[in-house]
Amino acid sequence: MKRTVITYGTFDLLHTGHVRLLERARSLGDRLIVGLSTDEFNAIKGKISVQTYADRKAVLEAIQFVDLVIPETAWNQKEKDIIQYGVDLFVMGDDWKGKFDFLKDSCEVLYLPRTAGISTSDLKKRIDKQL
Ligand code: C2G
Repeated sequence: MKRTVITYGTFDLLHTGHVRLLERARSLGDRLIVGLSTDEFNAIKGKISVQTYADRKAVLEAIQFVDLVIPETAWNQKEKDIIQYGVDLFVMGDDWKGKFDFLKDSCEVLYLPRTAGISTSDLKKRIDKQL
């Protein structure tokens, strides 16, 4: 039976921190699903992306570690997704440590160390400086 891993995020201006998380998550199973925050859900999260959902999705789908991208539209869709896609493992960076432990009733939950020194907001600042 294929071991399915899922993770969620905005993945704006995809960078090495995102890619390393996706790579590690994929290495823990046979397929990786990414719940990609829609522009509307980003507004709920208080985030504004540089790239639209369609562009962020296209970039993620080009990543060899990503097998399927689904929309993330609400905080409370994870349990349904886990059942619908037969998810075995839920992975997030450890800035979320503990926040999704309630999912342990549905699947394994793992928080991976974030990659230091890189973030979308940091990239935005660097770009602004060069303008
Ligand atoms: N990440 C990382 N290292 C970084 C930056 C991000 O490991 N330097 C990880 C985050 O921990 C997260 C994933 O990359 O697991 C995606 O990061 P974001 O796009 O910032 O996702 P976020 O806004 O935290 O949304 O329901 C969950 C939310 O949708 C998560």
